[in-house]
Amino acid sequence: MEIGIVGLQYSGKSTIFSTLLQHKSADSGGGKESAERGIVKVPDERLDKLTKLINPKKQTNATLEFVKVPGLEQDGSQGQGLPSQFLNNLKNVEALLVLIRNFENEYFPHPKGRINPAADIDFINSEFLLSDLMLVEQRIERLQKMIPKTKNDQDKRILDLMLRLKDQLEQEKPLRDMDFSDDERFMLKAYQFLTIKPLLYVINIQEDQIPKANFIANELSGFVTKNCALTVLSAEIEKEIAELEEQDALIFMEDLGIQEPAMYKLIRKSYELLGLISFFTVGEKECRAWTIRNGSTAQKAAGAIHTDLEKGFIRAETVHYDELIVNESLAKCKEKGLLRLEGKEYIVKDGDVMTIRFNI
Ligand SMILES: Nc1nc2c(ncn2[C@@H]2O[C@H](COP(=O)(O)OP(=O)(O)OP(=O)(O)O)[C@@H](O)[C@H]2O)c(=O)[nH]1
Ligand SMILES: [Mg+2]
Repeated sequence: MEIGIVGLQYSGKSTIFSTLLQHKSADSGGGKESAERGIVKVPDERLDKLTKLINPKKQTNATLEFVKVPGLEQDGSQGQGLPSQFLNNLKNVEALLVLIRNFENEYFPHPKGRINPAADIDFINSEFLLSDLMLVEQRIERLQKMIPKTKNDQDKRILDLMLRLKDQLEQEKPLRDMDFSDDERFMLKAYQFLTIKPLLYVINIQEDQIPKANFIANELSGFVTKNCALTVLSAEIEKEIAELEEQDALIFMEDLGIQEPAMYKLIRKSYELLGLISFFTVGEKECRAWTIRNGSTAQKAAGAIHTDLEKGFIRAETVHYDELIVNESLAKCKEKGLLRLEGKEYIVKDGDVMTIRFNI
């Protein structure tokens, strides 16, 4: 499950990426380097509290993978389509994190020579729309040539779908706005459309604008359409927080009037945008968060831990985090009859604490 970080030159991609990975410093330049990826821990207060309560040897958070993808040029593709290397790097990406610059820095001037977040969002969106439109048009042309010869029904269905996509894109609307049947979703898997991917706008503001973060988010809220989210932060500040020792970081954040690094919110929003939720396993050895898709059954969820648990699934002893925290132990929950025995088809909820019983 990968999230692609994209943005114009000097928008803060490297700063954000290295902060995500808790590197001690960002590479501030050389923007044309190839894609870089890294695995990031998903902060989860609930898991922290479970660890405090149960005191296991180890805590393991859920993770997300980010990939920094350079190559979104300020001049635009000028009708030529986005570079194939850029598109290739985004092939396995399931969501886009679009970095939008809203800070002044005379040494690293904005490539368009002005600071205008809304205009940058429009520019990037129209690049993506155009890229998708070109792909759809190529596909339609090929299908229209092929179908009279092959008379293949599946090809006809794909053509109908492509024509629908084309109509949407010509209205300058992203594909993520559309509703698709399961069948159509399956067909779409073969294509690498950009505007179908969930998208998180990250507005990178100047340090002294932090008190205005909500105001800035509000001003841009019109861009938050279906399967989109927006968050405001200062990459510079986030980098500083990540570099400080924990105590100093807390004092620094208190001065700024924030409870937690904005980066945490960014990671959590990415997680949500991908339609992911966590369930927990707890024990003396380890308290752990596991990632599943929202709507997964208990049996499928067991597979996140190990395929044996999915294959040999018998039941899941389940209690929600909220109840466990109040009752302080699984034993107490059981005593009170709060530990539910859920079967294969149970739909797991975010924050469920589960013990999988299996037999293989
Ligand atoms: N003042 C200020 N400067 C920032 C902020 N975020 C990034 N910068 C600076 O802007 C410059 C460019 O940031 P990078 O993170 O290298 O941007 P990039 O998008 O990776 O740039 P390229 O890879 O060259 O396209 C660096 O000098 C950063 O320190 C911010 O929030 N405030
Ligand atoms: Mg960079």
